[in-house]
Amino acid sequence: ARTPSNPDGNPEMADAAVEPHTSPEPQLIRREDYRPFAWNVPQVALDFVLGLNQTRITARLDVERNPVAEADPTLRLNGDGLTPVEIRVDGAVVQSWVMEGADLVLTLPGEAHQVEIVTEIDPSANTQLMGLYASNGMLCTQCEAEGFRRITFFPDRPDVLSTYRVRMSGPKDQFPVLLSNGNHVDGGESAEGVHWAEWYDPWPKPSYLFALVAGDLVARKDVFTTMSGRKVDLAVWVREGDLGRTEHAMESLIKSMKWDEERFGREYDLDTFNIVAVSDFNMGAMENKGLNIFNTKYVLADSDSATDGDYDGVEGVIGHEYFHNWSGNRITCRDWFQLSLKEGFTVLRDQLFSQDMGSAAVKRIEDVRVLRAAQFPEDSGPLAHPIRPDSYREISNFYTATVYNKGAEVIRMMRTMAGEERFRQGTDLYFDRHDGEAATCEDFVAAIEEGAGLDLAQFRLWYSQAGAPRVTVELALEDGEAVLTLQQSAPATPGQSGKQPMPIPLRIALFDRESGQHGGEQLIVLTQEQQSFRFAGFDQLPILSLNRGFSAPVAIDREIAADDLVFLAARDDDPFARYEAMQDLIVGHLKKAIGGHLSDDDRAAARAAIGTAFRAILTDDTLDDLMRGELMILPGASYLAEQMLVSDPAEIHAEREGLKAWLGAHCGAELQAIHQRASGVSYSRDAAARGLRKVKTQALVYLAAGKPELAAGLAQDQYQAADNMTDRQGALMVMAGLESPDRDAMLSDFYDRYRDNPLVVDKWFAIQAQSLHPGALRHVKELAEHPDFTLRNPNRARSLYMAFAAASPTFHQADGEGYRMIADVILALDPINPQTAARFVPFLGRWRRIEPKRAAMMKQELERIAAAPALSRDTYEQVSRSLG
Ligand code: 0A1
Ligand code: ZN
Repeated sequence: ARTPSNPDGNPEMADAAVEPHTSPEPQLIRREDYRPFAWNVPQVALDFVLGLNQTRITARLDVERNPVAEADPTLRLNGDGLTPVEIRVDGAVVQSWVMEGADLVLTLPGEAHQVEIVTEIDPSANTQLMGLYASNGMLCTQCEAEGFRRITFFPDRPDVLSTYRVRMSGPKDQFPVLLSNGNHVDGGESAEGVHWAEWYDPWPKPSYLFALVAGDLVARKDVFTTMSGRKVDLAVWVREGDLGRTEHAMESLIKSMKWDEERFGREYDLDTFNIVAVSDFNMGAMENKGLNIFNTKYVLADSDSATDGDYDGVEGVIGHEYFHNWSGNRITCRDWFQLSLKEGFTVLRDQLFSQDMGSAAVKRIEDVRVLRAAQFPEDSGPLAHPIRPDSYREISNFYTATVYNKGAEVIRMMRTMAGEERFRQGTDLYFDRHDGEAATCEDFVAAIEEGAGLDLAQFRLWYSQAGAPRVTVELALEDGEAVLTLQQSAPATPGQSGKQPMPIPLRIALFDRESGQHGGEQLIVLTQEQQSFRFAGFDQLPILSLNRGFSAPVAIDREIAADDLVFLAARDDDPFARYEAMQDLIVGHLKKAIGGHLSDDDRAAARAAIGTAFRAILTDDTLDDLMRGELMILPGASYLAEQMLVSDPAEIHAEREGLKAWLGAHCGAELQAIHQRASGVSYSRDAAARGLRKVKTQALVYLAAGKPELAAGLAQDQYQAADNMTDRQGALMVMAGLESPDRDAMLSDFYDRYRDNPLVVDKWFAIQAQSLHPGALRHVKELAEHPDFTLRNPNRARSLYMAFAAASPTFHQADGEGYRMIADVILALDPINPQTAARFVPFLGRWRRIEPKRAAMMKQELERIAAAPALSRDTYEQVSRSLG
């Protein structure tokens, strides 16, 4: 049971099991304790009598002893906040059951039985949004990871696979649309105004992939013909007023289906594929078999309300969930420690899909930026864990950037080492060998090893060791050879010290200083702690381009002349390496500047070098604007903090903004020219127009720092002329950071224009919360009182507080008020939605890496949370790990 205490004394919630987790400590679940379940459940029949306030569920389970498990006459069915209304075994009501905690335990004498259980729940009281809940008058489910046990008693673990037959009935006017997994098989009217539908999913699946939706929805429909000529009915279900914003989602779905056939040989396997958009959702979306449920944010898009980034998000997440049909559903996870089996692989698949749909180079840079901003800090902090964790208390806390994004990088390294073709042979073998199974990460590695013909013995360490390795680089000239000496070390992480060296595949090129050319890219694999690689044919030290394409998720430590970085930033033929050189140039400078170790002359010299490279980027007409826009982005504050053992957020902010302002002033003419070139081009979704929009707002960002008055005027022009959300949001974002007399008017105009579109109102909250304005903290407090603000909708809660904690410099305000506010939010949100509450903890959890004064205040806030009574398991685990 992890139902937290009742937030507002609502008596309807009183019977949900209230089990505080501060004492006793919630149980630690260990990977090594895995045992197969004693019973198989080949078939499940569910009957739902639907109501917003009361839903009655009759679950009929065919159970039989699992021949490969240790025999056990007891059948333990997980529950969470449930009380059985009636229990039958083989048709007869039984009383011989017991509750053990939240679980139901039956003793069964024979080899096979039929167990029937009736439960009743109140979806409208389900504020956690796990299990069956009400959202905007409709009913929907979220069962991953352990939500199904909030609907009925069941072996709620991913290695129990069953076929599901689902019948549901309810008032036709309230729930005209009734959906579940698989294919619609029957339906009708059972009484005046009451209708029913029956769905059958022939593919055995774990309970976390179960889904049901009932509501007043409309659909955009289409048909897809698969590679073997089968027709699949596609539908994207939304509220009536949203139908006009579903075209991009449908296009993305069709592209995903085609791409998975072409690139991975994977064909869809049901007659129907449904997507439903819901506005209350804890995560991005969910891959339930044949019935994907999405956060509206990743379905709805039109040019007036969605930015170019939002369009990319929709395409990527639609792809991600669709690709899970094979990597996740046809082959699922044996236990939750194997989560990266489906998530790491599926993230890689969605990244490759997006690379193919747009600019591969730009997509790769974006993915690395996300990894560095979200995963690197996690891997170097108190919440560090291997991509295949060894233990957890609450599995929801392990849907992390490490499991997802680093997991994808680890599989990408295998692909880099094998090459695309042999990697495909590995994935073919994996899909073939494990189809229909609940598999492990080890199964995946073994299949790639065999199918691709790689030796991955040492590589498996990437699954068990946490922490990003650091590679130190030295390049020397010896008797006409370039000698590259690499050394790797991995930091200690919680529970893990003394790490072993891992294979690190590095794509490299050596540029000749005279010709500016290199003799071809090579792949080297660093397998030892220290290793030298020799390259013949150099009588002069070449310029080293290293970790091209970000071939390994490591941090690189090297001494390299600023001139060499300027060369690579302008001339490297690997677009990622070019971006990286620019980043290195800036990081190198800011690191010194932030320590206060820079004389005025040195600062001026460093800025001049950066200015030269920056200007070259602004004016290089061989660059497309999408790439130019990427190259213009300064290294993020959290990535900069990552470069230092302990840092002062205020100093980082000041130096970074200082450089931005200097570049804005120094390159003012070029930036203005870009802004002008991009203005007056009318909206289109092609790459050229998107590129123009990207550099337009980037230019404005620099000008706002360097020439704020000029920028305020340009922002006003951009806002007024905007025929799309990208330009409008960009202008508003810049304006929100300025002390301009036009600021308030622009913010109100935006709100008035979009007050009926919740996703855009989210943007309005976020823009203010993450703005560079020195009053951001005060603004956030005021916005929390806005009639549109609520903690109950995760998108809205995140739009204000996540945006603030992740981006506002005032989160680190010296008086600790930002920390206090986020701690208050965690405490207020925990009883409502513990999963979402726990996601705020990492912002405070990084205290050990922050200067001592702030660190003490952050720690104190964590201690205040830890001391609160009746904390959820989610928040308890994150806070205690952060303090531990
Ligand atoms: N499997 C989903 C992520 C997901 C996980 C938990 C959820 O519970 C609220 C929801 C979604 C994915 O990777 O897309
Ligand atoms: Zn996923």
